[in-house]
Amino acid sequence: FFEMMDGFLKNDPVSLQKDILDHVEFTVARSRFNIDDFEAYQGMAHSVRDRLIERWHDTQQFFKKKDPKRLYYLSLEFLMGRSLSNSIINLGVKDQYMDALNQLGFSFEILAEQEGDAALGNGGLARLSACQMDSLATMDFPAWGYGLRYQYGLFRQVILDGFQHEQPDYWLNFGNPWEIERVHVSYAVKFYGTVEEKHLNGKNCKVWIPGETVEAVAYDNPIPGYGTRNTINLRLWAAKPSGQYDMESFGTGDYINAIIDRQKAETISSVLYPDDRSYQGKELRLKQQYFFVSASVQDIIRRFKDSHSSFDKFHEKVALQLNDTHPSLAIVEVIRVLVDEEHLSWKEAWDIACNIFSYTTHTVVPEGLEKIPVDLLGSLLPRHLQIIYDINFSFTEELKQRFGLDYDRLSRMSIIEEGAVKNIRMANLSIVVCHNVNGVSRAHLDTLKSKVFKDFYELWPQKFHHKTNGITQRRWVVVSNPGLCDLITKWLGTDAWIREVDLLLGLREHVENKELQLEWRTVRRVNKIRLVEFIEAMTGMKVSPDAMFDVQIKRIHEYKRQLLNILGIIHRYDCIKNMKDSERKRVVPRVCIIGGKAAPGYEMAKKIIKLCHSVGEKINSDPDIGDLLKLIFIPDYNVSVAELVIPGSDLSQHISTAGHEASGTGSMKFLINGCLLLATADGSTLEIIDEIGEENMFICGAKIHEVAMMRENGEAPKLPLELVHVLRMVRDGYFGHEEYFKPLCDSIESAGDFYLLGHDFPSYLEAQAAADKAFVDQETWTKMSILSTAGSGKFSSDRTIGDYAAETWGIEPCRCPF
Ligand code: DL6
Repeated sequence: FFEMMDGFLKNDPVSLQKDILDHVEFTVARSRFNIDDFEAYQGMAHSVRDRLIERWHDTQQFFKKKDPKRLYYLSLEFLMGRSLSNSIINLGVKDQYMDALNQLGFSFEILAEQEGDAALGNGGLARLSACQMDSLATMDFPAWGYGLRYQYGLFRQVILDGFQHEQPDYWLNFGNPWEIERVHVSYAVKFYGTVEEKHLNGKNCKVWIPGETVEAVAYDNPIPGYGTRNTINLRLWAAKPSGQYDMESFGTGDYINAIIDRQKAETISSVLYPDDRSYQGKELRLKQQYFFVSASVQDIIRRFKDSHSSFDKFHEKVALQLNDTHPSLAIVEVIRVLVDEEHLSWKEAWDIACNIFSYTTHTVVPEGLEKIPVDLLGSLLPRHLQIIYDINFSFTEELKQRFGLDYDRLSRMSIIEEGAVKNIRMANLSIVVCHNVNGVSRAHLDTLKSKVFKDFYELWPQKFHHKTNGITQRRWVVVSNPGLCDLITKWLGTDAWIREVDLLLGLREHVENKELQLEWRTVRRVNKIRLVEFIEAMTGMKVSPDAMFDVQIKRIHEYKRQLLNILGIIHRYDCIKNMKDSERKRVVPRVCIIGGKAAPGYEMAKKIIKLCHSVGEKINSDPDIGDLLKLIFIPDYNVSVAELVIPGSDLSQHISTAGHEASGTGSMKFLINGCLLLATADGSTLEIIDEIGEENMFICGAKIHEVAMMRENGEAPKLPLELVHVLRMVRDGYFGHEEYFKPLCDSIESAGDFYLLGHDFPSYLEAQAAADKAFVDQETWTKMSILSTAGSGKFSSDRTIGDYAAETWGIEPCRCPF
């Protein structure tokens, strides 16, 4: 791919060395004769950035010339992780940089470790947007991402005495070489104020007189595609005080306080909300949403107007994707700008909005849908509230025509929720306007149709689709598992799978080959040893790479059931304690690894983290147990930790209560890395079963329809004896802190066991026993592992993005030829 490309900057090792040293000397301003690892990282990162900028310019020029339909991807969260390795791999200059660094006396691995994670997101939704950006660039789509440049990303998790504490993530403190500040690209974003009726140019118009104005300044983050020169843009907005000085406040003489007040504007983009499921009713959150949406819409319209003199072709040139409802005010903003500022008729603006917007939901329960109190929105964005009421009026009229005066239906479907506090239902607004509503897995679409958006599905069945999520094989294999990457390339005889991931299927024909099996095991062993070293560095614990590494890493949630995992570990511990020596010899040694953050206000999740530590302390220090069982909690789980843990895992757990995980994407990362899955039949796992076969996985737990039935029947939980015994150990203080853990036990024993741990415990233990049995036969295990990788192609974000491009956005590749 790369031979044809020729840029202004040279990529031979000597030129790279010179560039790195020049940046150390002139950008970082350190002497080239005395460089430490961090400075060398900075020098290297800046030299990579130059190459990204070069391609970014070429790509943007090319897009400008061709003027294709563009996709604008709006997301309040992007979980990008580190950029250095990913960039040099996608730019095709990794080997050249390795040579250059070796000659300078630096190790690439050590420099890569200097970089902090860009953690501008919480979990699944945010990492999904990052994977999708990589695919959009690689597949040459003319796309832009828009988001917020939080000064503090997701909190750092610090564990003290087994309890989670949150610390701010000062990710920008040492600078960020991956972004380009565009001081000249800025827009005024307005808040508060009043709306006045005016008669202008023979028409009655609504004029919004804002009460506060904040400036949005653009920071561009180039996203390089792999095997292409295309480099697309992720534009993140930062809030700055507005330059439009309000003379009155300065005129009063209180100069200092006037400046301090203005400085407060910056708080809009200061911090990411750390709860991944609920953002209800917070003024700052609403300000963040509108701030980023308003700046993005202004930017998109400005770009369109640069080459078009009317809005006739707007819908042919622009597609806007809403990543959940967080950016859904963009709908209202587009209508407002077109009607109030561009003076289009309501009908013209409405038609445009209905044609350009599509929406993906990541939620499975109606209670999880976002609502904004009418009073809050009315005070912050008075003109937008009027527009929402206008949309709702037309919509409810349409409903009456279709269904008659069915008031129950009208009240369920209305954009405005009546009640003690009136709310705006952002999902209803999105469905009413968007031409396409997507779920993130087949099972999720079923839930949307039958439960969450049932009424809307009956009205507009043609709007509802699913695009099963995917992950990028570039970051999740090429960057994070180079050994496996080389091995796959060797056995497929080509590295084309890095862009055409379905080629992985070709591994199936070699699965019986003993040589491949041996090499596969060797690569996995090397990754496990790397993980062993990491665990020791993080926790001081030495674990054996001979054990089965059984991993559950994801946000801590009751529905994800880390508690089921921990209770299963206690059961295993108790069994081993009661075994005779002869029986112990048959135990498959396990290292159980759990990692994940709990939202700061989520008490039950925090108790689960503490329980994990208390159980770990007990087991890990029990001389009776030795290497047969260990429980490790990896603190501060993030993207770069995942990159290290996943390639070294044997078994991974995805055991949400069926019907609660919209898709799940962690499973896909493990799958492509040849780690076997122990999972419930939930979210995208159902499609994974179709691709690789249940015989290559360990499936357990109630099915989605069984969970629904049990809930409907209100069946009293009948707890299995093994679980009762394990819970008794926790209640009796076997692991200490019995009062603190009581609510966890109560949630299963006396509070209805909503997440059905009792029901699923026996089949969970059976699945674990099946995994033990399979692990003993390393040849069988290796074949299952190869088949997991081979069947993972469907779960690439390239496939997801291809589907969106063709079926939702209507965009075509636009490949930069240079
Ligand atoms: O679609 C990405 C990801 C899904 O894979 C998970 O199943 C889902 O829980 C997650 N949702 C979020 C936050 N939800 N909202 N809104 O991360 O999305």
